[in-house]
Amino acid sequence: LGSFSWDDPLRLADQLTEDERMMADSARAYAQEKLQPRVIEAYNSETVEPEIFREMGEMGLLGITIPEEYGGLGASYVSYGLVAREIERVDSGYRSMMSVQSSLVMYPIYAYGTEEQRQKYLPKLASGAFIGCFGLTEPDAGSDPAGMKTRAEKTESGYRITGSKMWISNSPIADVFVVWAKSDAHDGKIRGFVLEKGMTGLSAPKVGNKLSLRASVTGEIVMDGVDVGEDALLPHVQGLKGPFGCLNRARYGISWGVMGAAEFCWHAARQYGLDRKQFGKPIAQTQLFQKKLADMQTEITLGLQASLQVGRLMDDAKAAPEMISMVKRNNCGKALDIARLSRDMHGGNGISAEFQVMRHMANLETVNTYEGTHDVHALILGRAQTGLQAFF
Ligand code: TGC
Ligand code: FAD
Repeated sequence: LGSFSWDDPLRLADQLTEDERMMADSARAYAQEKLQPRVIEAYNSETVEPEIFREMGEMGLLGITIPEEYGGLGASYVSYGLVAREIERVDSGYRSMMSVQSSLVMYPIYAYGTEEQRQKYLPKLASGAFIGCFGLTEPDAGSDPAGMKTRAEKTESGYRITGSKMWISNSPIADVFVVWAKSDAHDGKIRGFVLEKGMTGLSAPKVGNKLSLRASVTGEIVMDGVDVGEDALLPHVQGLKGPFGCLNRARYGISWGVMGAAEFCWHAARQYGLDRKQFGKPIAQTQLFQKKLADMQTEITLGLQASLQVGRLMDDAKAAPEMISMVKRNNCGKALDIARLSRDMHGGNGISAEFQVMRHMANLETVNTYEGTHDVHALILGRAQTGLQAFF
């Protein structure tokens, strides 16, 4: 019989390639050495440091699945997931910064863009010299992006884009804006456009007073008749499958990321239970405490195995969107439960910023909502097994 590691019960590490292990180790070293020391203050003061993009770029953590000729590493989706897990072990907001840049900005430019667009944007996005954002959600179109109002009208030299996007990660500090609009010139179909900071009519005010994801900046994108050339259009996709193709990748990464946040909360609860004595013994020596630890360990272990399987299928081009909905939904829901439980197991200390579990808990409320809410992914899975859509 083999031995049992409490923190890697089903031997996830043994299932990785040497390259994947190295990628995870270097992301972990960066996250623990550079991000962990600044996160408590950044979160409390709601400050985002654009420098983090440059650091991640230097570490090769941006767009890692993009081929090397465009500044990526040509790495596997499993590696991408492992990076998300390590960054989100520190904070979901930092993972958000990384995954928007990689999956929602670099991926569509790579997959749907021209060679000129790839050359112009990808190397600078990979190095972190450019910061990107992705505008799909609008004030009146969240779960139902088909209801978007943003329009692209044909002009002599290109398009005029009018509309507004809401709840957009990175937008106030972005150089590059991938936005989705209904295009009059394409029968009202949804098309992707790449806009640049400084264009006339384009602004990105910050959304303030967030009580979640405070280390990542969120904003609007206001497009008041922004004139762009034909070269701003992403030519190789139309319809909702454009943004969804990006979301498949980001949602998959989130399924790993939230397990990193959950692992932090689990390990913290275990350690706290060993250190804290009540009624003359460590609270970890009580049945209730151990049951909670066992539940955390089990859900995280199963969640990581599921993400690994979906990642392997993605690398073999065999992953279906419903598989991604399953792991995004379940891992987010379980991570949120684990963070709430860990907060409780820390007693009064659980509400203190120093113990960090309440920050993870508050962050995971956002992660459970964005990229398709918990319930929206249930409806995707319900549709896939009944053939009946229950959205409207
Ligand atoms: P539906 O009729 O289902 O599909 C319309 C077209 O899209 C295609 N499609 C997909 N293609 C690829 N991958 C997927 N996952 C796809 N899902 C759908 C579909 O085949 C169809 O194509 P075609 O060619 O037949 O037209 O569309 P619907 O309007 O009924 O949509 C329903 C629903 C609820 C599934 C969908 O709208 C949805 O997923 N809503 C959630 C919205 C969402 O996830 N928004 C995310 C915004 S971005 C964000 O949150 C970033 S946060 C990042 C961070 O900070 O980390
Ligand atoms: P709604 O769609 O109004 O949903 C409200 C509630 O109604 C939810 O519980 C939902 O599950 C439920 N609901 C909706 N429809 C149904 C239905 N048919 N049946 C049953 N229940 C339903 N978007 C981007 O485009 N880019 C970004 O970078 C980005 N970053 C974000 C960062 C943060 C911090 C946050 C909070 C959001 C971000 N979003 C981004 C937006 C995010 O994707 C949306 O908030 C999310 O898709 C939900 O949309 P909504 O907020 O309009 O909620």
